[in-house]
Amino acid sequence: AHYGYDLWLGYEKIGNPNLLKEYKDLTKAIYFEDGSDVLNAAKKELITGMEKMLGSTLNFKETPNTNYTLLIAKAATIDPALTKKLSANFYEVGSEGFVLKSVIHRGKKLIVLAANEDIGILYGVFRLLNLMQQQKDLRNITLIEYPKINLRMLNHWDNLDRTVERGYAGYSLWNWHKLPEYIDQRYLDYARANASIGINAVSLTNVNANSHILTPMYLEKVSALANVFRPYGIKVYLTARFSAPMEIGGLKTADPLDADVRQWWNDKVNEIYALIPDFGGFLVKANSEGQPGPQNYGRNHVDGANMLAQALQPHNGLVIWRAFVYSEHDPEDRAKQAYSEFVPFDGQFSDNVLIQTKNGAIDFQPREPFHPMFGAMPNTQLMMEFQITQEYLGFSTHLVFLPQLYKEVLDSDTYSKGKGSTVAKVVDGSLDRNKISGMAGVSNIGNDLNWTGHPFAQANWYGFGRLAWDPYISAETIADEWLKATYSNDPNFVDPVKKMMLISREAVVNYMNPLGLHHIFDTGHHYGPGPWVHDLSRPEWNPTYYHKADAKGIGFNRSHSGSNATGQYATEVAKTFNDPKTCPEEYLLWFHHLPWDYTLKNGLNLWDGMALKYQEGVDQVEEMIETWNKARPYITHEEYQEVQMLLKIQLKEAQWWRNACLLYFQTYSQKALPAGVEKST
Ligand code: GCW
Repeated sequence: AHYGYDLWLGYEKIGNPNLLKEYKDLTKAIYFEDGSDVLNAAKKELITGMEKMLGSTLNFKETPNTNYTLLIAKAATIDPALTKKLSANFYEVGSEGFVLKSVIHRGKKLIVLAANEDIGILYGVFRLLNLMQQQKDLRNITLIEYPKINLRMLNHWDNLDRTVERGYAGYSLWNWHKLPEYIDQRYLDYARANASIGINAVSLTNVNANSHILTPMYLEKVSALANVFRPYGIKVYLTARFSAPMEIGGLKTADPLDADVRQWWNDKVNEIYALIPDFGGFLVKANSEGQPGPQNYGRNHVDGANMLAQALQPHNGLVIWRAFVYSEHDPEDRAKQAYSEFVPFDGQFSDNVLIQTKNGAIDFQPREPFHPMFGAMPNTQLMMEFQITQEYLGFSTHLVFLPQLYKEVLDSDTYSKGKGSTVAKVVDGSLDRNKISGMAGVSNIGNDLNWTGHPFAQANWYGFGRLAWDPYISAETIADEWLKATYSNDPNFVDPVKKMMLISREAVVNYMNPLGLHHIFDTGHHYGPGPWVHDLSRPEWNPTYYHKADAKGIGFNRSHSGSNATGQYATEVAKTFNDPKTCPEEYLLWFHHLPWDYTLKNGLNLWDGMALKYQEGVDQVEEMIETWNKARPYITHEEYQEVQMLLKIQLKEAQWWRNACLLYFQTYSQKALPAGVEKST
């Protein structure tokens, strides 16, 4: 529908006549509590969604005595006799949750959607519509839902000139030039899409920040966006450049312990809250990749973060301080540096500070073991940072279903409090009883017609939101929901295409970075292979730093006999990673430098096994193409063709990766390619 603009909110007309009747019966007498912008937004969505799906108008009732078919209201305003029948613990449902249940009341069957707060109603409406899009039978529904994570956030890396760092879907959505007066319809549709999956926070600007976003002219524009997002439960955050007091405040220093600097931030924060009373707070990249920070003044991360936290605290604002730090002057293995720098500060950050940590210790690779900081800072609120934009995953050209990657990390066991201490439990705050929990995703959204460039990249935005709401749902469930809401409910379409999505992540690992290889991308842009690059000014940017291929073998020895990065994990985990025999082979060359004739679990030697992995990746893309070809009858020609063309590029580039990497590594291994690997052209 509409070349992807509608995302998963296309609300396709329901074809099945029985279902249509069931759903239409629901709309005969609807009571919808009025009273706020949030409720109005929810009601509007219900009308749009249902009318499109059912092809008829809804019948709303105002009078309290009507026998309703659908009742949507806050728990406190519903007849207590009816609330009782919902048999839900509304304390547990919390401020953002909802209950959706079919009940019999006074002899009549009806569906009730109830929540404690308006925002719960909005989330419930979106879920109800989503269930209808999936053509679920609602006659005996019982759904009690609430988010497991407090802050469900998108991080836009959008610059003020509308370019997007690592953005592959056009330019930034934020039209600073025309704001604040001109409100693009896209802002609203963006807010709807986010609310539909529970995203409640967005940082508008690049973490490589420009101080000007904090000047009055821009703040007024930010405030206009915040006004659009507010009815959808979304709070706005901004990135704060640490040196802003000097750049836009005329001060001589940005030292966090300097009284004038502290006053400047206090005043700035007060100015922001006067314009945006529900402003979320600051996201900060400091002393990382050349960004200014407290270390410029001999201070540390605690000094910097807590200074901003103090300014924000009276307004309930948050500081999200990133842990993505590493230095070319530090001889330590890059994978160890963030842990070394942050873990000693455990317990020292203010209550309104969250430390945002990437899922792995290097940088959003196709596969990384979980970041050792997870589980290692029990007295700090650690927030997850995933990347939705595909910087190291073929940009918006390759079809890669990222919830597979997210789940792998979330399900990893840190063993920090014994078996079962998963990363998900660290992130949702349940393991260490954090006050505030959070998950951020680096946005893949731009002003392309379909928002994300690749139509299937929409599934990564969708999937990120669903996992931020509930990190325990499966990637398969997410793929299923998304496919049905976006394309079709026909099982002949959904089943094979879902399989295709589920293998896509392993495919990209296989044709780019199998067996734990990482960071062998071409320089700067990170598109395509560059394992041979070795002469960059910063040694830890060179791919050769990571694969360490030589005549003897390949891989980075991070075991106890090497950099001992394994020592940053809990004993049980370290033990598994330390021994190549027990180390999961997905991480083999991440943790070990092994001879070319090292025997893999399948009996092959390392060289042959690696070559066949590259080949497997190519074969998997071929399978994906076959699957998509068979999907053709179930979708429009445009929908078919768009993905088909992209898959063709993906195949060509999977072959490119295989050929380039094998030819290069072969100069060290000096071994012939095993049977089954197609000859490089
Ligand atoms: O992945 C790297 C990117 C940079 C990015 C940095 C970060 C915003 O290559 O473009 O800068 O990470 O996360 O700060």
